[in-house]
Amino acid sequence: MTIQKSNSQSLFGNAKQFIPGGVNSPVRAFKAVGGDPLFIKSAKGAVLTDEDGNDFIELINSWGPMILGHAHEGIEAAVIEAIKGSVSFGAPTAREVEIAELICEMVPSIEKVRMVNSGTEAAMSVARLARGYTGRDKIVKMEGHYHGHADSFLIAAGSGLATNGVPNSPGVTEGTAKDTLLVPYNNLEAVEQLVAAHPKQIAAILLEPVPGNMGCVLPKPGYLEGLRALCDREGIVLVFDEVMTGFRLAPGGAQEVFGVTPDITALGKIIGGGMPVGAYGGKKEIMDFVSPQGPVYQAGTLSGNPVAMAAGLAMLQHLKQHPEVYEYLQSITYRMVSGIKQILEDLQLPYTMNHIGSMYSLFFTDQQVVDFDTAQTTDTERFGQYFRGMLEEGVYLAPSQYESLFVSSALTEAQADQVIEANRRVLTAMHG
Ligand code: HOZ
Repeated sequence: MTIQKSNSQSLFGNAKQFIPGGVNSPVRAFKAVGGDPLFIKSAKGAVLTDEDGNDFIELINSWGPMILGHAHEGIEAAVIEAIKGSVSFGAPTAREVEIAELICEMVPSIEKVRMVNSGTEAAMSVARLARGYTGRDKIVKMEGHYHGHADSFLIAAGSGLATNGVPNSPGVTEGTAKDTLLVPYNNLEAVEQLVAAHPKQIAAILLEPVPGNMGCVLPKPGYLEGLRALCDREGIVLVFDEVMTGFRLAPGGAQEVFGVTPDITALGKIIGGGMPVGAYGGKKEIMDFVSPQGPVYQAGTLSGNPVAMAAGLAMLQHLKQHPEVYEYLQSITYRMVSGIKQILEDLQLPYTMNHIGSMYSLFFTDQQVVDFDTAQTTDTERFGQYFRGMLEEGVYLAPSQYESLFVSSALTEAQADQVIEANRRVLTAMHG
């Protein structure tokens, strides 16, 4: 299709005058894939419509949370109802209690939960909590994992930093950076050695159990179990960042799929049904260190915002009442991923496809992608070509090799087949 771009281009021109880089989050600028960003006007189901009226089948889904697709009737109705009663109080509400109870039921490792406004806030608060609880200063972070943009995590981070080739951000002080210890993901020996070298100094090991911020990467068998045993032995708080995987891979997230229980889980936008929400929760004994019950301070006027809670409740209730959503997500994603893999095989293109549930990434490398180093063997120029080709075919992918794709249950079989055929045309042209 020929994409009309005049409205997006003029908006981007204006945006650059008033917003740094013209965007409110770096990956959106399309810098890694070439071209200028499209400005989105609306979306319904699995289709985005931009300001020039172009329609795209989309596989970002707001970076994960739109599990049920865009403008889902149940969520829409809940939000409209909530708005009628005012959009913010900064005081406790019944909905907060209801959603907390539901989260604890769906994610059994969570015995108590605190609402915040984003995944960044959740991860930042968890690091402080783990430090307060253990009386230790250091945290272990995996290379290429992304836990939002709090200072402690902007070191060898994935997502926008990997996309723009920035290893660390200026503004993070040496003092902060020295308390973040790095290890490669999927390497149990490396983390064991690191822990041995810092006896009784490590408060927490944080990771995305299934990283989505260096592209989608799967844990090796035994890896998560090994981390669990190590943390138990050494009195370290094991934290799973399930901002992307929570409620998406299963009602109980990646921890349910892999059968490994963290001490604390960080959650994000998924529990707001796409609205600005984050949360962290886990063992009562640790969560009771959070203020006002305990000494570790964390607060926010917008935490537990009534409109965001209404959206989140509608989403989680739907997921709980309709387990068939997960079966459909599995099967529709499998259909699409298998179709794309077949095309790559037929064309004999070097590739690695990582896939779990409704998340997947296609890497342009012949190496297995198991960590940040192997993720970086991908040919990002080729990815850019692929991205632009798919966009021309009416399929909107994440504008970065280092972000997972997310499928919604609104994607129909016909749309999945359209995505496969678009891949056939684009990959064939790239092969030629
Ligand atoms: N870093 C986000 C996903 N991993 C992207 C945020 C956005 O641009 O919306």
